[in-house]
Amino acid sequence: MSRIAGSTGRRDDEGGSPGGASVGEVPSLPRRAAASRSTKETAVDVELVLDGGGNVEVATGLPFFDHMVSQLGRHAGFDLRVAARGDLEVDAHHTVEDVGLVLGECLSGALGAKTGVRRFASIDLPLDEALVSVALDLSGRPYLAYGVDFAPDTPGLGSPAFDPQLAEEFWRAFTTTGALTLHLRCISGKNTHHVLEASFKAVARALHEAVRIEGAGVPSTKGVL
Ligand SMILES: [Mn+2]
Repeated sequence: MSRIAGSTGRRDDEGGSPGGASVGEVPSLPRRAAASRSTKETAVDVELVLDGGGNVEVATGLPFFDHMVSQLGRHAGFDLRVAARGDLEVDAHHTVEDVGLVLGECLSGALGAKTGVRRFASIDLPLDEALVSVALDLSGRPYLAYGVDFAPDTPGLGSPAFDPQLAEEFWRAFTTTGALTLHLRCISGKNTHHVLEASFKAVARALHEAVRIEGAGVPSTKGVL
């Protein structure tokens, strides 16, 4: 259903970690991955370069979601290309969730064995009245703690509409395949656009820090992440 290729072009079944360096091996830069997923609901293609320049190209058929995913790539300093076609006539759910899954797959593939990465990062990020707190760990274990609440009748953004509640589905999918621990909380905020945008920018800035190579070896007493 989905395929993934990492910086070495090596496949999972050829040994080592998916798409990346083996444990202890110095990763070759830039770290990159590409993945696709095609189902009866969506077709998603993603290319991700962790050591990029913030060049983004995002087209999902959902303008507001494009705006958010673009913030993610831009403020993380990644190069990111996302192309998705989904069953928007049903609603935006499948498209948003599947973009999250494939993006997470690319993050995981590009990180490979995570040799030398910083691993942990956190930030409180303001956008006018909105303040969002993010802490993440490239732990290898998917976990999402999501504390951003929108009233069920909050209007969608853009056309076709992005239901604000879909942001949680996106982050859940992203953490699942990206195998990271993500705590994301809205500390304050009134405007839906601001709260969502601060969320995406906060995760982006934290990811920028967490994926940075600052040492040698894998930052875990287990020797593997
Ligand atoms: Mn905006």
